[in-house]
Formats: sequence, C-alpha cells, structure tokens
Amino acid sequence: MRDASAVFSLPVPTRWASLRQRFSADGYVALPGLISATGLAELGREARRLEADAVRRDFRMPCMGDSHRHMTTVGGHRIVRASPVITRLYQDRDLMGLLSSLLGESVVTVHDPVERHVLNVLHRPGDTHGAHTDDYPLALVLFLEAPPHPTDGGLLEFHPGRSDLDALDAPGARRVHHHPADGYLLRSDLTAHRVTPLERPGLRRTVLNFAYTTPGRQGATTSSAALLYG
Ligand SMILES: O=C(O)CCC(=O)C(=O)O
Ligand SMILES: [Fe+2]
Repeated sequence: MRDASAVFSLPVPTRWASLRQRFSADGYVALPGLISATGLAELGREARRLEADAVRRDFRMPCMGDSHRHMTTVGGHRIVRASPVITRLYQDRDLMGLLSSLLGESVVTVHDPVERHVLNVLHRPGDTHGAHTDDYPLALVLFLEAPPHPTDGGLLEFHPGRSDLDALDAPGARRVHHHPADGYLLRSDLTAHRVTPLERPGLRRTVLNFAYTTPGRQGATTSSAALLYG
C-alpha cells in the first residue's frame, strides 16, 4: 500500500476555514472525493479481505433506544491484525492536522483498540445502522461503496445540535447521500445520527469509521461498541 498522501486527497488548506465554519455550525461537514482513485481501489481490496472474516449483526441496541442494527462489522482489534495499513492511515499526521483544524482544537487517536477504527457493511435489503451517538467526539467516515441513488437508502441522517435520538424524527433533521470515495466528519458524540435502510436487493454500502478524540478524553461511555464490534 502507498503512503497516506496517495490514499487521501485532502482539501487544500485555503478551503479549511470555510470547512471549519460549516463543521462548527452543523456538526457535520462533507468531504467529497476525500479518497483518491488509487486509494479507493486499495482500500476496497482491504475491505473485501476484512469482510471475509466479518461478523453479521442483527439486534437492537439497548443503550440507544433499542434502535436496529442490521449490518456486518469488523472491529478495530481485528483490523489491526488483518490490515495494518488501515491502522497506519488512521494515524496519518496530515489527516489528523486537517481534523484538528476543522474541530478548532487538537485531535488525538482513540486508545480503545475495538472502537478506534471499524468497518461497517450494509449489504442486504433493510440493512441499517440505527439511531445513536458515538462514544468519542469525532467520526471520520470514509465511503468505499455506496448505493448509487438517494432513493436507494443508506443515507446518513442527523440532527445538527441535538443528541437526543427523537431529534432524528423532528423538523431540522437532515439526510445526506454520499458517493464512493467521499468522506464526512461528524461531531458524533453530540449529534444524533443513523443510516437509513437499504431499499432493495443488490445494493452495498461499505464505510470505514475512524474515531478521534481530544487530549485526556479516553474511555467508552456506553456499551454500544462492545455489542456491535466485540
Ligand atoms: O455509516 C455511517 O455513515 C455512520 C457510521 C456510524 O455512525 C458509526 O460507525 O458510528
Ligand atoms: Fe456513529
């Protein structure tokens, strides 16, 4: 695998201020085309290898309002063994520099080996990653596969500024479609979010979620990662 500069196509620094503004206003900022063409091909190969060992999850998450999980996952503790290259990318200095700038404070890696970087695959009709907030402040989500059209489902749904899960059904909730190679950054501990169900057979949505935190803030606050990735 190439180094991170070949995998990521980071926005140019002159755009960072406006991205930061959007992120601080909404708790979400789209990073379209964050992955380069070669990066997408290489991460796609890594994801397919990881998926061979992935675990199917179908349950309701008790600590998140019993919201549905229908998905296939690989936790960070498995990724580090099977795909050390992903762990290297997770720790990339330039990438973390961008994230620190968007947050407006210093960003550090998560110590928890399970939750720091995970792979989520939605691949059956009805597959969904139900309503929740994350344990750590930042989620950088990288799209390796995505349904082609917004009506196919697999949309990120979130409510800026609200962490209560009911907010996802209240006015002000937003839905966004992403393409393969896109990324987004979410203020994931304070922003209720979920992924809408896949609407038909033959669709796939595969993401890597890189979790980051701020200095001194380590340790999961809920049991959700243990249930979904353990
Ligand atoms: O797949 C997504 O867009 C969101 C993933 C997510 O919320 C998570 O892994 O905690
Ligand atoms: Fe999340």
